Amino acid sequence: MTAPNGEAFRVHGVGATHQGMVRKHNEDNLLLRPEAGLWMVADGVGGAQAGDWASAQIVDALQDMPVPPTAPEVLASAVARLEAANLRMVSRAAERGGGMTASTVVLLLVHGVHYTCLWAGDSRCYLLRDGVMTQITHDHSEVQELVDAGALSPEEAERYPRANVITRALGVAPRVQLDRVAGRLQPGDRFLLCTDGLSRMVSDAEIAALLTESDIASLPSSLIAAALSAGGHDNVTVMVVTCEAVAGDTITPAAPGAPWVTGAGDVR
Ligand SMILES: [Mn+2]
Repeated sequence: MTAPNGEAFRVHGVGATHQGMVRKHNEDNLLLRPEAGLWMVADGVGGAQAGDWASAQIVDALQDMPVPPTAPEVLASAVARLEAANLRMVSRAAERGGGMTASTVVLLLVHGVHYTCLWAGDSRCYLLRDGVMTQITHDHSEVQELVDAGALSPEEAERYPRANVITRALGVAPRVQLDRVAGRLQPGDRFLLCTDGLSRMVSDAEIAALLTESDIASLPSSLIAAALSAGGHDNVTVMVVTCEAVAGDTITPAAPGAPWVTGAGDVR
């Protein structure tokens, strides 16, 4: 990934999915397209032949997406393809005579030194930066809405019986609203995309401790193992995307807003 001004990062993703200890089918899906700067996790809803079909529509929509040259065009193209997948799900649900054929989505796009995260539903993106893990998405779920409204404390939310009820997804209505968060990458950033099969089974503190481990290749299996040992009540999908300075270069952000220093002291 090289920005027009020469700043460069190596962005690398690893992911894995597991059906868990209880469910008979895996309705989660994932897509890694490093050459396109695109990483995606989706959690299908609707049972066998519906939920897995729905989340696979999102993979299909994004896996052959041409990559336009500018970040706004990449974003517009991804949104258009997610909207098309949404319509296919809505049509299929109507053909089936009702019932749910839906999916969450959380999509990370990287272009140059910038990232954008799009989502609908309760699949999450966390960012580990400078040793601190932050959830950068905000769940579209009944329990989160109650917390936001002050009707539930975070402690009560952990015991809330309808924690699986989501308030937004692809496949529910002809128009889908995607939320978005964007920012600038820093060397050492680690993003975690995951379905609720991880985040509802494993505490944020435990996820953060695992995410801090240095061995990136083993992170998906470590995170999934934590969800399974906590009961594995749901399908679990995890993807870790890391951002490193390109070997040989040192990229040091100076004061905020100042030019970055790269390579052998060159200011670009
Ligand atoms: Mn799930």
